[in-house]
Amino acid sequence: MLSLKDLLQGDKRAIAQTISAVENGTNTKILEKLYRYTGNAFHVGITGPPGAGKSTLVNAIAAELLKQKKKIGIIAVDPTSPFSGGALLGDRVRMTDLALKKNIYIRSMASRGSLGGLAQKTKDVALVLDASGMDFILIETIGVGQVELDIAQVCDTTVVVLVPESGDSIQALKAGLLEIADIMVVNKGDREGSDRLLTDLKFALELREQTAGWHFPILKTVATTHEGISALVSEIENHREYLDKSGQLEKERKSKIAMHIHELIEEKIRSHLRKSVISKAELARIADKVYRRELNPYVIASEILSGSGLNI
Ligand SMILES: Nc1nc2c(ncn2[C@@H]2O[C@H](COP(=O)(O)OP(=O)(O)OP(=O)(O)O)[C@@H](O)[C@H]2O)c(=O)[nH]1
Ligand SMILES: [Mg+2]
Repeated sequence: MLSLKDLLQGDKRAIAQTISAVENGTNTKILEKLYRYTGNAFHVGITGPPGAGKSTLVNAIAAELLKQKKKIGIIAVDPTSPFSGGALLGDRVRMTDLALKKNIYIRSMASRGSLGGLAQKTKDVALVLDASGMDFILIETIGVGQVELDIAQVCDTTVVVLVPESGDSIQALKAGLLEIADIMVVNKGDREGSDRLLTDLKFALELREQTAGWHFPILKTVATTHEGISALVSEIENHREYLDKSGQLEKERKSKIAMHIHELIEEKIRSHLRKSVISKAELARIADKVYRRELNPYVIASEILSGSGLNI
């Protein structure tokens, strides 16, 4: 039985059950109920190329925040591989040790194909964690393609992680990663080429459009030994303070809310379209006629709409 009270108190079982319900779409009412208790967690996105050390960094950041007695939710968004048993597969960093800590909740999400729904689901899961009383929600995503851009829409602060072997900064520029970064991290600072990458990035960032009041830190870390992690956490705090004081946090969150409402309406219209306006079978029959040029798609689309009583 799902208990909102237990969830609000941060009960891990209640968090797990609520997330499952939300993920499976079996209980959307729960989001309606818990929404008023959200808005307190600060969302930090950690994105970068595969293998850059994102999970290791998230681990290290979480350990640092734990020392400050913070409650931390972690979402690992993995667009490709399936997931099982509380840890990422392969040679990836396992987060299970951390997961046993009282003030940490870790959830991994795999898309198994559809990337589109993943960003939406991540938002929902973040809301659950937010309502459960987390101070911070750390979201790890692989920075390839469109997903990380969507994730940037959930996060208040976006940390972009690069490593010497991930190629030059121009490549990162191309991937659009620099545009979404609030803080840049050169991880694997123990590897050759990290200072060169640091210099290249500083140069690239100078070319980027400047945001008044924010200094765009570029930090070097060695996530495996926690080197540079407290500096990174300080910069995350600094960015939060900057967002707060400048009014950006409120402004950006309002625009994210507007986008969220828009997406929810879109989803409702899409589902109405599938369920009530035209069936797949009917659509196939019409396609057949359009193929033979007996019907015109432009005309028939309008006719179907007005026939359905929708006035658009
Ligand atoms: N030398 C060195 N190795 C590191 C550092 N940070 C992480 N690693 C190693 O790099 C490998 C990948 O680290 P992960 O944290 O799994 O990287 P990731 O970016 O989360 O990987 P994906 O989620 O698969 O994209 C692991 O073997 C880590 O131990 C670092 O600062 N220095
Ligand atoms: Mg990872």
